Amino acid sequence: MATHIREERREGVAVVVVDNPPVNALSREVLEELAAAVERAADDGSITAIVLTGAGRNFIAGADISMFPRLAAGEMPPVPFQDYMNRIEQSPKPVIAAIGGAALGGGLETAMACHYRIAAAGAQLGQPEVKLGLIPGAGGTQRLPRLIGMEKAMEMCAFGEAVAAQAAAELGLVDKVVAGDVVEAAVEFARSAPPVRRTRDLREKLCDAASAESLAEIFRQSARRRMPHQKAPEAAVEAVAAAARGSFEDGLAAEARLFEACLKGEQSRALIHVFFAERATAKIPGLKAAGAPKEIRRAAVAGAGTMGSGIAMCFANAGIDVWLSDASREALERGLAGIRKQYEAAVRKGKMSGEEAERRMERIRAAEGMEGVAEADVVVEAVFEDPEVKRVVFRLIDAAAPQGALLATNTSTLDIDGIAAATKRPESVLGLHFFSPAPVMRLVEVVRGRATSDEAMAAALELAKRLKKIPVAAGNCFGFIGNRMFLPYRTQAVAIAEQGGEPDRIDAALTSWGWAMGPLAVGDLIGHDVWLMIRQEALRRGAGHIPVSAFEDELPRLGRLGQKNGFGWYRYDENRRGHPDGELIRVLREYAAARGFEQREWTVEQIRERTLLALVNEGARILDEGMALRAADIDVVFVHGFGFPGWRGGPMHWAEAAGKAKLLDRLEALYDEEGPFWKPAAWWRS
Ligand code: T1G
Repeated sequence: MATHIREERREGVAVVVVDNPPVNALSREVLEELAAAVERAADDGSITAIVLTGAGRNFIAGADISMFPRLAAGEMPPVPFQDYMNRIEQSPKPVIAAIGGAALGGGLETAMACHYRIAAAGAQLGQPEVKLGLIPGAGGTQRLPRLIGMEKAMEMCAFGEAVAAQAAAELGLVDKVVAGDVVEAAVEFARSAPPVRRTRDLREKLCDAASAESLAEIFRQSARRRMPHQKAPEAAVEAVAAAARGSFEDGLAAEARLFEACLKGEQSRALIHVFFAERATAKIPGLKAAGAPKEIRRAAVAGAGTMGSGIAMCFANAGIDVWLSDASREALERGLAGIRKQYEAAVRKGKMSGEEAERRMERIRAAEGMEGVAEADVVVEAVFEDPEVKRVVFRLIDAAAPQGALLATNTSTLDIDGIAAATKRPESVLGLHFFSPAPVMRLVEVVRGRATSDEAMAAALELAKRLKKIPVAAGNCFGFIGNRMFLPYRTQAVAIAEQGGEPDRIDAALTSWGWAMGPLAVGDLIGHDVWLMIRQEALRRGAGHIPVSAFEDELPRLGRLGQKNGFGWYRYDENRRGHPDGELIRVLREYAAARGFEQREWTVEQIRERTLLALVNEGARILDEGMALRAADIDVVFVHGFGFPGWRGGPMHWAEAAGKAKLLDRLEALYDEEGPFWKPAAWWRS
């Protein structure tokens, strides 16, 4: 039987190593072997203490997440996580966890079932289960408050943020932090014959039930603000609060009940889908790049506007020297000043040290014209969104860049082939569509032109990884994946407004469903001058099946650009908070009356149905046309680029979970009533 546990003996100390690449995840088998190994060592008369550690970079990254869909569906017997932890904790000999890297979820729970914890300086310790729609299910909600107190335990379990080793030591979660070999340090500590100290027996850091309840109420309110609609954070708070109410066993029972409820819920299925979907996007079947992709040592970014400056920061943040250029000296200065301001703000917020900010700033060099391009391994163009301007810039880049350099355009909607044709090396040209703000948003669409080579694609995927981005391969259709789908979604929202819908009720129907922002408010955020260009490009590129949301084209003519000048669908106050605008409604109703648009009442369900069906059907068309590799890629684009709720799994996962057949019926009804815009794509029947 394959074993994932290695055992070593070091003069009376047993070292038990969890060795389950790539991250030492705990499957049932690994848990069984681990508990048995600790019991064997405890029974061995020659052993005085036990050290438990993980092979490689991580300690233990938690339970094996791939089990959960099967566990939720009852396709495999329950895994008694808590029992395995209790078997470790019951050891009559001291068990010391040697934590070299990530101790997350069940990994931290394993460490807390040990009697002591020694951590390397770079280790991270956390209970991130809520990010998967779960809560700790291996006793973590009962042991953590016993080690670090109720308040900090509630915070760590409700929001899932990890703590570094030093902070963990200050909390009492870790007994010692070492700079050197953490296993060696743990063995030495074990030799000092520390007494068995079971976490379950620690009570001095627990508070009384009444205090626990008032803390719980604070965290419930905070969870509703920070992670709205999500069930796991409040379940985690309940489970931790149970530690103050009864015995340890009672607390375990409460945790098990709450864990089971989360496991069976739709939200954990959706969030686990996203977890694996994020990690699958870079796996492009048949991408046979010859050898390892070209190393990216230096970059050049052409265009120092918001996007160009943000992209330059992405390179600097990843430790890559980057030249930033702009045709206008003044724009370049403004870009650099904006970058410096962002780093200074990060230092003020304690997100990085002043030295680190300086190091990153120094990596960004102001370049005149094509200076720097001649030594760049990758050039990213981020100039004005006009095909002719981009072609001129690409001709210059083509003349200056070294052979083999990756030439990328950050365009959000223009034709990659048209841009590549301006160069003599279209095989090296592709789209790298970053999302704003580029240093924050992890998504980047990697858009393949007709001539783009495998080598260029592989280099782009490797670069995305180095920039800590999530790359999603997209075909060169209008709007690629995200914008192409977002257009009909927004068009439907505008159409509903033209037919009597109230803008704030339309947006509220979608934000109360889970979107970070309503479709009309997003138009105000991006700017109606920009959206007008996108729609005109859509029509030029033959995306004609998307009706132009005509009223919205009026907004720039009416001087209503959105947040940038205070008026769009909403009127904006000095804090950029949007308020319903009676003048806009008047103009809208006049516009509709002049065109004889029937006015009607709209229910929340109707608003959601039309906008979401338009969104998913466009995604289905993208899949039919092969412009996205897989439905899960589309989900990643929307969760990471458009504020779609991750706990619904993304548009395509949501449709699958809601029932494709049921949604297809509604789509066909709309198709019959209103014509080709609603024509169902083949995907619905797959
Ligand atoms: N289970 C299964 N596979 C996992 C995994 C896990 N816990 N963690 C990572 N992987 C896979 C991942 O899919 C990828 O696979 C590879 O490992 C490298 O991952 C009972 C209920 C540890 C910080 O939520 O945060 O414990 O794509 O690309 O950037 O109470 O992985 O190579 O095939 O992310 O170096 C709680 C999740 C589980 C931690 C490393 N634990 N993992 O980051 O590598 S629930 C988590 C991470 C639980 C208990 C509860 C990160 C990492 P492939 P990667 P990385």
